[in-house]
Amino acid sequence: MNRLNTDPIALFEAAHEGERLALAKLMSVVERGGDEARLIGSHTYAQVGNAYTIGMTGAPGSGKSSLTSALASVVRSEEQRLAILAVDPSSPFTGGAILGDRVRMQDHVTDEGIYIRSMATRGHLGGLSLATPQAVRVLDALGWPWVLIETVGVGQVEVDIAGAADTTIVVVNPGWGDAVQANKAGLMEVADIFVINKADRKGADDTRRDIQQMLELSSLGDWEPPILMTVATDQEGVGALWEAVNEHRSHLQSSGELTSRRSVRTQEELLEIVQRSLEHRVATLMDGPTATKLREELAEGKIDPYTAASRLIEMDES
Ligand SMILES: Nc1nc2c(ncn2[C@@H]2O[C@H](COP(=O)(O)OP(=O)(O)O)[C@@H](O)[C@H]2O)c(=O)[nH]1
Ligand SMILES: [Mg+2]
Repeated sequence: MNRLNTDPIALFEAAHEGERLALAKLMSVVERGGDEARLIGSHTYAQVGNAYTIGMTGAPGSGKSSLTSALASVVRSEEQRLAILAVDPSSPFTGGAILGDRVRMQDHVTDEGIYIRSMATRGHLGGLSLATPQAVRVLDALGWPWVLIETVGVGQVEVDIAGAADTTIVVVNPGWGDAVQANKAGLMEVADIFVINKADRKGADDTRRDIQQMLELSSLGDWEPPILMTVATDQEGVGALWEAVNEHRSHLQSSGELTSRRSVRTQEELLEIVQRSLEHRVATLMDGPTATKLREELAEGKIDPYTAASRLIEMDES
């Protein structure tokens, strides 16, 4: 086990043999980022491309975890395997919300065909928007055929993470204004499938109408996002949701859009990695002794800001 504490590739191999503890450690390495995570990234890259990713997003309390758990039951009834990443960008550690999720997921915790992991920031350079695709690739390389990413749809980063899946499910609830809120949060644009969960409450038809109206105003491609009703806590409508996911998958595959979407995503990831690396370099430079010295010279009027900047940029303290 010692070897597993130090060597990320050994961790990967052990996880590949089905060791859950090794997988947990591997995911922690990815979450932390840095050289070890990069090593795992380059080691696994040639083995990815088989996993299909599902994003699940919506307001807190809309029922994402309940739906995820209900979907997991459907997936298991088809004897397929599913990995679940519960992404929580708001907390640096896993907080109380995830505890509730754990209760909702407890049917699945002893199931070898289900993997559940909550992810928090932990200081990965670039945060979860970079850690999540790395984590997905690791699960992909380990042979998980389905990876579901649950994230709260309340901020740009969160919406982007869920939107970066192959199929994105947007969860809303019945009630006046819920769909409007979702629209404001930018969720309409990333939705491939809408789910009105808690359809046991009144107002579900109004919400459906709201979504339909918003869809009519937006420019749709050749996939019209279906609007489904579910009661996650009763497993109601969840089979139909799984069918919709599979239909969307077939659509993406037959239209060639799956390949192009994934390609756009890696291009965006590349851009973000470069941006974050440069930001990091800027921060390091501005913290260094040369910057301190140049700031003094600047204050004393011995140097102009442009000359000071070029001197900093030309040196390498990182
Ligand atoms: N009445 C009703 N309650 C639900 C339904 N789905 C989830 N809930 C409840 O809504 C609360 C929040 O659910 P949760 O899955 O944690 O939401 P999340 O924050 O979006 O992950 C929990 O108390 C669930 O039991 C549903 O379809 N109907
Ligand atoms: Mg949740």
